[in-house]
Formats: sequence, structure tokens, C-alpha cells
Amino acid sequence: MNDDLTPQLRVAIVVPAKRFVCLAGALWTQRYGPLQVASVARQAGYFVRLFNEELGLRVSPEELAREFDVVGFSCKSAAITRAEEIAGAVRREAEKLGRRVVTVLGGEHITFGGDSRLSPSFDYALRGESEGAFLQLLKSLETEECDAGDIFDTSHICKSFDNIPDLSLVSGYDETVQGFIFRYLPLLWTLQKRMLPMLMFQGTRGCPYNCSFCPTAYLSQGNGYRRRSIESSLAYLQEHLARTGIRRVTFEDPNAALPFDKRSYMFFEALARNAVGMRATLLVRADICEDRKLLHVMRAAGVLNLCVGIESLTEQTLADFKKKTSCDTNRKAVDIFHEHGFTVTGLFIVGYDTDDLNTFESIHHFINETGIEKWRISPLSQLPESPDQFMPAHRYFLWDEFANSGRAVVDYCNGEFVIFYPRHMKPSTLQKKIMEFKTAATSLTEIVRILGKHRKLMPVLQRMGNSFIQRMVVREIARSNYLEMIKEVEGEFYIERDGKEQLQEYLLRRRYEERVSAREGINDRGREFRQASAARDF
Ligand code: B12
Ligand code: SF4
Repeated sequence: MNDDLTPQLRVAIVVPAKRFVCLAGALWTQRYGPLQVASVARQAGYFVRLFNEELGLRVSPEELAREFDVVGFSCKSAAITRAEEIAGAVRREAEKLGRRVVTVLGGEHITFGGDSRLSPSFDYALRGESEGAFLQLLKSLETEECDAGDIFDTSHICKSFDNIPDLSLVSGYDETVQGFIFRYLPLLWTLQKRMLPMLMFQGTRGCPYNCSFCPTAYLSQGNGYRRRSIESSLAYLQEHLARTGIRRVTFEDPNAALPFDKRSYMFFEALARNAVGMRATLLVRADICEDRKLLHVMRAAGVLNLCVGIESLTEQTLADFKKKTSCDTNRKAVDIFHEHGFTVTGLFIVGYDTDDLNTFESIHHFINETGIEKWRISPLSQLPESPDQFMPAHRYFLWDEFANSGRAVVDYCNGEFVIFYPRHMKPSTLQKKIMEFKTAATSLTEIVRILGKHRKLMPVLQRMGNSFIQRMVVREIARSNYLEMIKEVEGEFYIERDGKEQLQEYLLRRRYEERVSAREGINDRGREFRQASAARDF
């Protein structure tokens, strides 16, 4: 073991636990991004281990401080406070041992939020697709020059990602998947653990559509659509399926296939020819329904479930979101997907300015009428105090909005909690409506309805699984006293007239401008905001 940084740095990648249960929290899965970062470092010759708290493990700061020289954190926003807790403890333990351990933050939170919420817990932060940048950082630490060039000034985008990530780097993973119950009695394992094993794969990065509400093109992977090689895809899937015995695969692609796109077609045709044996879930746009030939090949390749970004059932919202689809396309897409033998997960966004309380009824009607097997409704989500996003930053909670309750807003940024001020209803009203919706749309009546619609058992089982997790999330939100907490902060920003709630937006704007000027000199993005608002005021 080295006592200081040496040419043989030992590297740990940590995926910290999120504070609250979320819909995808029911998946037992090693996400692609952190595994990719760990694997690229391993392939460059470093000793690497990946510790993933989402797999049920609790990391030990003592072990990290004793055994490793660099600890990288892969963080969604909702896990950042846990990452800070671990990073602080690692630093303290290392000091006791007279060692130096470098901490690095990567992943979604820093990629989307940048420096809007400063954290002194990490020595370095890297934004975007950072496998290459992380390697560059390791090399500069190794030579003790600490000159990593401009890797901190930019959000990274990788040209290619054709390597095959190595699951053996994940602490405890092989032991679990080789266990008797996991392998031979998978249903029993799932019932015991209340988690569904899932493999992650990545076929593409980037999205050419630039929808205004979505951070993909704008803040993370850009609008250059990049597809990995067919050879590496086949090798990845064959190796990972055989190693784990898991057949369910989620493609971690923001948009996994494009209609009438030659490379999408070639990719799924190769998978179909090679019969990898996967049962895959993909995120797609509704308008892929226009390309029936592609749908046919995707189905033959083992794609079973399509998660479709329907977003809204009004033309105005679709136009504001620059979604470039219509309500008609959304409606007909579900029928075409069903005709081709796919199950459908409908993704809806609620709380935007064009929404009112009737929005929920329309979504409920759509779910029943189309018979979609699974659904998810999420409040419009972006990060607080980060300008250059779809909604102006003043419409979002401040990072310290809950200071009086001693809670951190960032813990609630998991796509389940309302963290902004809707125009036509209070945040607490929207949160309550989402909870009521999730309860009503998961009742026994709904299960009977879907049986009537499909007259098959599988859609019923899928809906039951989806309903179970939705109810788990509702219970989590209720337990967290979130409604009470937001009621304390929202009142002053709304007036109530004729039983309707209306946002007083100027109050929020004023509050945010004061906030930004207090940050003068600290935050460049704050300066940009001030310049923009000064230009507007004159
Ligand atoms: C596909 C997708 C999913 C899939 C796949 C799983 C996944 N990746 O989370 C599913 C549907 C399962 C999913 C679930 C969820 N998701 Co999601 N998802 C996406 C989506 C559309 C693409 C993600 C992607 O392409 N990843 C590709 C890989 C390559 O990127 P990556 O994992 O970020 O890894 C790279 C970098 O981050 C970095 N990196 C990663 N780790 C590390 C570590 C170190 C040390 C370093 C240096 C770098 C580094 O390098 C990696 C390699 O290039 C994004 C939107 C987007 N465009 O990013 C939302 C997004 C990431 N999801 C989000 C959320 C909230 C969720 C859920 C919590 C939703 C919920 N309530 O259930 C869950 C959580 C799941 C989980 N276990 O964490 C948010 C995150 C917001 C935030 N600020 O934290 C996003 C941004 C969407 C949004 N606008 O709200 N998601
Ligand atoms: S919402 Fe979907 S189609 Fe639109 S930019 Fe994001 S990933 Fe692409």
C-alpha cells in the first residue's frame, strides 16, 4: 500500500445512496456511467474498485481512506449529501493515518448543476462524459504535477465509447449474481429483496432533437448522435448476459433509435441476427412509430418495452417544449407499438404553465383508453439556481429553501418531489395532486380495467409491478413530511382568487436577483444572469 500518491494509484469509484426512494430505486442495477469510468481507469492499468450503495452495500470511509489514493464519486443530485458525508469522513480518516486521499466528483449533479451549489467536500469536479478527463487527472496526480490542463473548464463529450465495461470491478456484484437463489430462483430473490435485477447497456449518446425542457442536448451529451460499434455492442451484451444470467436490459440512451436512420436499422438488425437473448427497455420518441420497418427489427432484436416521452396531452405544451410531435402522433404511436408487440411505458411531465388541475384527468383518461402497461408522471425537473435551463432560475426553489426545517433541497431533486413554483397552483397543490393521481391510477379497478383491455396476464402483471412501486414512492413522500415543509415556504408567493391559486412571479424574480447579487464575484453564471436582467430592465 502506498503512503502517498505514486505511479500506482489505487482508485475507488463510489456510487452513494440517494436520500429518498424513487421509482427507479426498485431496480437492482449497476449504472453504466460509473462502471465506464472505473473500467477505463482499469484498462489504463490502475487498481480500481467500484462501491455501489444502490446495490445494497454501505461503503466504509475507513476502508477508502486506508486502501485508496483517489476516491471518485458518481452522483445524481439526490445522492450528493451522502457523497459529501462520505468524502468528509474519508478526509478525516486519511488525516488520522497521515495519508492524502484525493476526492473527485463526477456524474449527473455536477454535469447539470455546475457550480450553482458549491461543495467544499471535493478536491476536483469533472463535468460531462468524463472517462477520458478522469484518466488525464489520474495521470497528472501520478506525476505530482497536478497540471490537468483545461479539463475543469469544460463539460466533456467523448467521441467513442467502444470499450466493454468490466463488472468484476464492482464490489460484491459477482458474488450476488452467482448466488444460488439469484440464478435459479430469480422470482424468490426479487420478492425477498424487493428489487428487480436489470443490466445496463449504452448504445448511443447525444440526441439531435433539442427539446427545450430536456437537458440532454443542452447540458450533457450534446446534439451529436453517436452510436457505438456493432461489434462492441454484441460483445458487451453477450458477455454481460452470460455473466449475470440477467435478461432484462435497459439502454441508458436518452434516445435509443431514430426513425429512418440507417445506423439504427443496422444496429438492431445485427442484434436480431445474433439472437443475444435480451429483453430490452428503450427510451424512444413517439414519432418512431412512422418507421414500421425499424419497429419490426427492434422487436426481433429482443426489444420488449418502449418508454415513450409523451410529456403532455396539449398541443400548446408540446409546442413550448419544442417536442416536434403532436397529440395525434402520441395517440396513434401507442396503438402501433402495441400492434408490433411492444409494451409501453408512458412518460408524462406535469406542472408546466399550460397545465391546470384538469391535466391529471386527461392523463388518467389516456392511460385507460390506450391501455399502456406502465406510466410515470413527473413534475417538471431542472436544478435550482442554475440559469440557462428551460424555466427561469427564479421559478425554482433556492438551494437553502428549507433552511428553517434543517433539510437540504438537493436531497429532494430525484424527479419525484416538486421543487419549483408552478404558475397556476402552489407547489403543495401540485405535489398533492401527483400523490392522489398515483394512488387513484394504481387502484384495483385500474388493474381490472387493463385486464379487460388486453385480455392477457402479462400486461396485468406489469401494471401491478408498476403500481406497487408508485405506491411505495407515495408512501415515501408522505413519510418525509414534504407537503408540510413546502406549505411553509410557498404562501407568500401566491394569491388566491375565486378558489384559484396564482403565482406572483415578480416576487420570486426579485428574490432571485437579490440572491444573485449577493453571490457577486463568486459565480460567473450569476454574473451572466445579472447582465441579462439588467438588459431586460432598460
Ligand atoms: C437513461 C436515463 C435513465 C435510465 C437509466 C439509468 C440512469 N442512467 O440513471 C432510467 C430510466 C433507469 C433512469 C432512472 C433515473 N433517472 Co435518469 N436519466 C436518463 C437520461 C435520459 C440519460 C442518462 C445517460 O445517458 N447516461 C449515460 C451515461 C454515460 O452518463 P452518466 O451515467 O451520467 O456517466 C457519465 C458522466 O456522468 C460521468 N461520470 C459518471 N460517474 C462518474 C464518476 C466520476 C468519478 C467521474 C469523474 C465522472 C463520472 O462520466 C460518465 C461516462 O461518460 C438522463 C438525461 C441525460 N441526458 O443525462 C436522465 C437523468 C440522468 N435521470 C435523472 C433522474 C432524476 C433519474 C431517477 C432518479 C428518476 C426516478 N425518480 O426514478 C432515476 C434514478 C436511477 C438511478 N439508479 O440513479 C435526472 C438526474 C437529475 C440530477 N440532477 O440528478 C436526469 C438528468 C433527467 C432529468 N432531467 O431529470 N434514468
Ligand atoms: S426529450 Fe428526448 S427527444 Fe427531446 S431532446 Fe431529450 S432525449 Fe431528445
